[in-house]
Amino acid sequence: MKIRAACGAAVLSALLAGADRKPTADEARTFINDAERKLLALGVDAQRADWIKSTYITDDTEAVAARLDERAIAATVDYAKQSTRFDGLTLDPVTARKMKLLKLSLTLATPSDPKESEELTRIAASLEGTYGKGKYCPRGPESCLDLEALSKILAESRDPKQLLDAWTGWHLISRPMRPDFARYVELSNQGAQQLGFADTGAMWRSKYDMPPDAFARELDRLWEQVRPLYLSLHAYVRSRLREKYGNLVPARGPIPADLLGNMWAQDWDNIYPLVAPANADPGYDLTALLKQRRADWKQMVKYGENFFVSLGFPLLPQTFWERSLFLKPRDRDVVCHASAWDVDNVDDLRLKMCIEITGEDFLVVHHELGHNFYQRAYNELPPLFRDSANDGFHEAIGDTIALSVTPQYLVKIGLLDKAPDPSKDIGLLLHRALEKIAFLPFGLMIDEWRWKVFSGEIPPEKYNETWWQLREKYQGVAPPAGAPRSEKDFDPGAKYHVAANVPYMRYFLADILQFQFHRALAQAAGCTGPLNRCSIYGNKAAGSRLNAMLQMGQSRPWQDALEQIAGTRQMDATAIRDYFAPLQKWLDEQNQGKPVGW
Ligand code: X8Z
Ligand code: ZN
Repeated sequence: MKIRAACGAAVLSALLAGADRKPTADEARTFINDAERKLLALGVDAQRADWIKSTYITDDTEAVAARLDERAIAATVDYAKQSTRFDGLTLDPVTARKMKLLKLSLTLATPSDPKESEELTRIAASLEGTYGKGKYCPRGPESCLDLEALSKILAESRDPKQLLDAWTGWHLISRPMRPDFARYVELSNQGAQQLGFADTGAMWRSKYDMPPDAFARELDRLWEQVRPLYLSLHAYVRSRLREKYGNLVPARGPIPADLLGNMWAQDWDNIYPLVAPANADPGYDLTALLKQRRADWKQMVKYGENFFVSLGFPLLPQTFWERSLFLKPRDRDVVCHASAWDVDNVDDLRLKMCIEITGEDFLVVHHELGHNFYQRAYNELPPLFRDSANDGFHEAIGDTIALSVTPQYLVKIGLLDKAPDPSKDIGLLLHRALEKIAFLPFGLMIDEWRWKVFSGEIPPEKYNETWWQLREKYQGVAPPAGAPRSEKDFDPGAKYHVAANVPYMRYFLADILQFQFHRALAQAAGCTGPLNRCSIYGNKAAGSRLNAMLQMGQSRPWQDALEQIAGTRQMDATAIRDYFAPLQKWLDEQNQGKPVGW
C-alpha cells in the first residue's frame, strides 16, 4: 500500500480505504464522518480569521484569513478527490448524500499546486478587501466618501449632477480589480476542473439537486413567469422619471442606472416618492417612523428578534449581542456589506452590519436574522447537512418574515398609530414592487454574466461591454449618459458579490421562493385576505411549519424541504404574481398608450 506523505488527511483515508482493493460501505461511512469532523474544525478556524479580517481590514488580517481559508479549502478539495474511491458503492442514504455534498460544498476550489492555491486565496481576500476599503475622494484625501455615504446620495438626491458624480465615483473603485479578477477566474477554474467540473460556474450550478440543464430551464421558466410584471413596472417608472428628469430619461430606451435610487439599480424603493400614486400614498414612511421613535441599532435588531420569538423561536444567545458588529467603526475599514455568521457552526451567531436607522436597514436586519435563525435550527444535524435546502432558501427566510411587516403589524408593535385603509394598498404594493420586482432581472443577470466569464464565453477584454449588454437585456438599464463606459472600467467589481466571490443566483431564487413561503405560512396562520395584508406575526402554527423546514437543513434535496413548507416540489412564481396581481392591473391602466419595453 502506497501512502502519500505530508498530508494527514490523505494518509488517514488511504489507510482506511485501502488502495488496492474495493472499499466497503463501512469504510465509506468512517471516511465521511472523519472528513466532516476535520473540515468542521478547519472551517471554524477559517471563519474566525475571516471575521477578524472583515471587521478590521489590514494587510495582516487579510493574509492570515487567506492562509486559513486556503487550509480549509485545500483539505476539502483533498477529501472530495479521495471520496471518488467510493463512487459506485451502494451506500446508505445518509452517507450517500454526505458524499455528494462534500463534492459540492465549495464556492471556490483551489488548484492542487500549492503556489497557485496560495495565490488564489490571496487574490480572493484582496478583492474583497479592495471593495471593503473602497472610497471616492473627489477633492483629495480629506474629501473621501465611502459606499454608505455615496449610497445615501443615490437614495436621496434628485440632482442629476450629484447622482452622476456619486455613481461614477463609486465605480472607480473596481478599476484596479480587473487583472486580479481575470487571474482569479483562471485559477478557480483550474481548481473546479480538478474536481471534475467544467469550470467554476458549472460547479456553482451543480448544487441544485437537478441536472444543470434542467436548472437552467427552470430559471428561464421562472423569469418568463415574472417578466410581464417587470415590464409593466419598468414602463411606469420610466415615464414618471421622465416627468421628473426630462430628456435624461429616454421615452422608449433603457433607464440611466444612476436615477433609480440605488448604486446598482437593483432595487428602486428609494425613489418611491418620485413615483408614488397621487391618491394612494400609504401615508407613512418606515424611516420616518423609526426616527420619530428614536430607534437605535439595538432596537432595530430587537424588532427582528422579537418577530422570530413571536413564532416560537428561542431568543438569540447572549454572545450574539457581545460579538456582533452592529455599527460602522470610525477608526478602521470594515466590510460593511451585511452578513450573518455562525462562527462555530453551533450557536456562535453573529451579525455584521453597519446599521443605519432606515426602513431599508430595518428589512436588511430581518433578512440577516433569517440566516441566523436558520443556522441555529439545523445546528444539531451532522456538519455536512448544516446548510439550507439550497442557497436560495437561506436568502429567503428573513425576507419571508419581512413580508409580514404590514401596517397592521407596525401598529401591533407600536411603531404606527393607525393602519391606512385598504384603498391605500396600491401605494404599499408599489413600494414592495420597487424592492422585489425591480430586483428580479438583476438577481438573474449577475450570474448569467459570471457563468459566461467562467466558461470563457466572455473574455477579459469584454468584461465591461458584456456586463452592460446584460444589464440592458434583462433590466432595461443603461450607464448614465454622462459616464460612457470602456474596458478601462470594471463595473462588475463595484458589486460586492462579484468582488467577494459570492454566487448570486440564490437571490433571484429567494425573490421567488419568499412569496411561496409567505403564501404557505399565511395559509397555515389562517389568513384568508389578500396576501399583502397577511402577517404571520405571533402565529405559532406558521412558526412550527417554518421551523420544521429549517430543521431539515440540507439533509434532503431541496424539493423535499419545499414540499414540507409549501406542499409543492416546484419553485413557482404564481405566489409572487398573486401577491402583485392588483398592482399589475393598476400599472397596466397607468401604462395605457405609453411605450413598454426598451
Ligand atoms: O447581499 C445581500 C444580503 C446579505 S446575504 C444583505 N443581499 C443581496 C444584495 O445586497 O445584493 C440581499 C438582497 C440581495
Ligand atoms: Zn443574505
